[in-house]
Amino acid sequence: SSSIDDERTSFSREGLKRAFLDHLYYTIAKFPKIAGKNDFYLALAHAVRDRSLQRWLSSSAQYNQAAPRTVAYLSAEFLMGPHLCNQLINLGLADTAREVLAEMKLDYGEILRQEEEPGLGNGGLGRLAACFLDSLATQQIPAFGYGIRYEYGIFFQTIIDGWQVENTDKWLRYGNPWEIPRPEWSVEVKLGGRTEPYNDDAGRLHVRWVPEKTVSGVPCDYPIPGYHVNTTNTLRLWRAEATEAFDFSVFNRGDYLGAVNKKVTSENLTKVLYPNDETTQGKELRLEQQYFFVSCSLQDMLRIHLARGSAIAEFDRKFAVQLNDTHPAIAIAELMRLLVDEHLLPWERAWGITTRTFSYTNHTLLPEALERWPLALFERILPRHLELIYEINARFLNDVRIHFLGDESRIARLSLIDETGERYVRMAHLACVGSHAINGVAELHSELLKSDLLRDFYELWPQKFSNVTNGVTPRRWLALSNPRLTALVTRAIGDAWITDLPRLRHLEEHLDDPAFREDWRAVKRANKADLAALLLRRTGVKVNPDSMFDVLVKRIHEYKRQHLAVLHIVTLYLRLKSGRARDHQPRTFIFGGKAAPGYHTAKLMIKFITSVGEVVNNDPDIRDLLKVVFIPNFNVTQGQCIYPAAELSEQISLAGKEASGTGNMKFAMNGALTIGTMDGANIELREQVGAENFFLFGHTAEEVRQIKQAGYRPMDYYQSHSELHACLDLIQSGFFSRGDPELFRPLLDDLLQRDPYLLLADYQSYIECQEQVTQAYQDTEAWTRMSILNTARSGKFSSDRSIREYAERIWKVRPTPVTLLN
Ligand code: DL6
Repeated sequence: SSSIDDERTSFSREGLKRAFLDHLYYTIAKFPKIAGKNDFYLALAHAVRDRSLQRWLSSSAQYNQAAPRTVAYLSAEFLMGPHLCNQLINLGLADTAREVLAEMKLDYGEILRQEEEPGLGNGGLGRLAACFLDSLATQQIPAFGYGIRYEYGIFFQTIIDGWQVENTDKWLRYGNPWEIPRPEWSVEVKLGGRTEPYNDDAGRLHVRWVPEKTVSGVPCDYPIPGYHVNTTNTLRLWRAEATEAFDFSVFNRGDYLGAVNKKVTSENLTKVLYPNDETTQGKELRLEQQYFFVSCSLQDMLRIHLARGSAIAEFDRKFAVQLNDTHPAIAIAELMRLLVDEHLLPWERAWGITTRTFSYTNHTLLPEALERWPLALFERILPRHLELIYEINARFLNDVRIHFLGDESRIARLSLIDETGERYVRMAHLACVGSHAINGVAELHSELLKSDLLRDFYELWPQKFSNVTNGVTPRRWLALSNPRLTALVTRAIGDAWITDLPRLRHLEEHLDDPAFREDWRAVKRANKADLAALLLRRTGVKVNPDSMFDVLVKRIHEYKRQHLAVLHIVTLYLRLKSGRARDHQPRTFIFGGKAAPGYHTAKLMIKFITSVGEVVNNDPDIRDLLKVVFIPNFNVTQGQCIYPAAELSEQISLAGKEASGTGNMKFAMNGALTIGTMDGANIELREQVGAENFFLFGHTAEEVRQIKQAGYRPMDYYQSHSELHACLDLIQSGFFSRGDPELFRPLLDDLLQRDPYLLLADYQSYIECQEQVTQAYQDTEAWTRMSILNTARSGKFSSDRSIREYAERIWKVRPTPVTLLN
């Protein structure tokens, strides 16, 4: 009946309230009187999900009917952040939900905070995938996200005695209303074993893969609603389950425990996310994870494609598949296997389809992040794929030979197999050869790909290369996380900026209005007070909301140079202690980020931050003049409180190392000024906001190259710069390590002897630049203007723009609006 429909689809306050109470009773099985916060969260989540479902089913039905060209975004990570708040914003239900909860004397913020964040990613790469899904849906582009449903996401970080301690992330323990399992669309994935040739009835030769085991992949679906549109796309994450078949024989022999054990082993496949950012470890299980989700996803696409009535040979006309870094690059060999071995297409046709289907995004310039698999390991797990890769390689290298007559060293450099020592399969080479488009994620990064990392491929196929600068979604990173600024901006210029971010430019018309600037400051002050309260709860450190909030949050890595920021703090500390700090500006330094559990130097960097914090925060001479806090477990949820409260955004990586960065964009949108190097997207950010509204320091990527080429000697900087000298000596003395001169010795020795990330070479420029920051901050009105200009000119950095570039230039897909069906 219509009243039941209404209960599940109505956007009215009454309708949502009835649905909420109904779910509390019938889904959660609680009376309001005894329900806890999590019960209320679940009831609201279900009520909101119902409203999403109508749009989701309408989208699927119309996609299946019209078979539009569809994007498949393949990514081993999707760092989505909490779903409920995003659903509320995108459906336009946030105010209604707030009112419904208020009527029941429930606190909206507190109920939303019950949701455990699905931490299915490490950092920038996974969060970018999440922003892209939001922009795809908002721009009404038919798309799937395909990934892995890890049972344990990125570890939960606590800080004990200043050190990072990792705890497992049991994000699914209280249930997950956003996931819809689809066991009916499970697929089988083979692993291990051998291959064998056979002849078909017509006498043609084929190859068949006889696996050692098979694992079942179960799709777990999440609705991804666009902002204020009907389009709701699907994020499909794969969970591994034991297949009945493989353990039957063991079972029949009476080895029940043996059979169960095998079941447990195959389900281990999707147990845990590898917590490494920018490094690869060559672990067998990781390769299995990659192949598993890629095989599941391609089989799923082919099923959908055929079910929509299209021919197999038309696959590339209907699907554009994006490889988010090389983690899913095995997809190239897998599609070839599916087309050649299973659908019996001739090699050339299959290869044409494959290369027209795939495109590849590179996300790193660090050589240690380039994935390669030991040949023996690869062969053991994917024997058929190794044969296919050999064939792809042989044909590819023949072309290279013709193109560059007899240049054998070039051939060795380009080969899909690294044969310089122990033999490896090079995944980036597979991605380049099997894709029609290759892109970097910021202008500098894309240039460096062409001149350095992928130079040989660029010389072969210059037309494949392009740049798509990253972006972030203004829905989550402004509308959702900064409601105060959202209200102020919308009052001034309307709300069209939410889907058309360059319109923020109109804020410039309010720059000269003192009342507007006053309101702007009030928003920042209130956000800072909120963050101060969070910091007190999480760290026990009380910070002054009237001090400057200077923030560095991102994964901990030597190339990102968190320790350079610590050298600045020690410099200020020494100046204050010796009475040399003229015009000192009280500052609160806020750090956050996770270190890979096996990355000892990064973990020591955390200890370095917290140890300096301990001394500085407890020195009675310093009081409120300096505070240093490390907020544990930085994640999307915390980011939502941190970016809106930041005044200074630290983007201080060594030039030429950070592919793009996306935190830099979130900070600027929220009105923080950046102190940064000429690295990644910082360069474009500075270009957009204007050099006069950006604090630039440090050597450029080109200068870095020259310094290194000339033979960099960090010791020279130590010896010639007295303040730097004093800082390093104080640290070395054990002053920040309770008298232990050994604790930070590995860090210091490395800085003085090798300093591969040029901290000492950039130190002076950084310190001087920070002095300019201090001066600028003390002119409140001027600082407010710069802050407004940063937001006003951040329009380029919406992921809507990035997605439009991919859609037009690389994927050739168009919006397909969805009408609501009943
Ligand atoms: O493109 C998203 C993001 C960039 O903004 C960061 O600069 C970059 O470090 C990050 N890369 C990775 C590396 N993973 N791999 N391979 O996370 O990508």
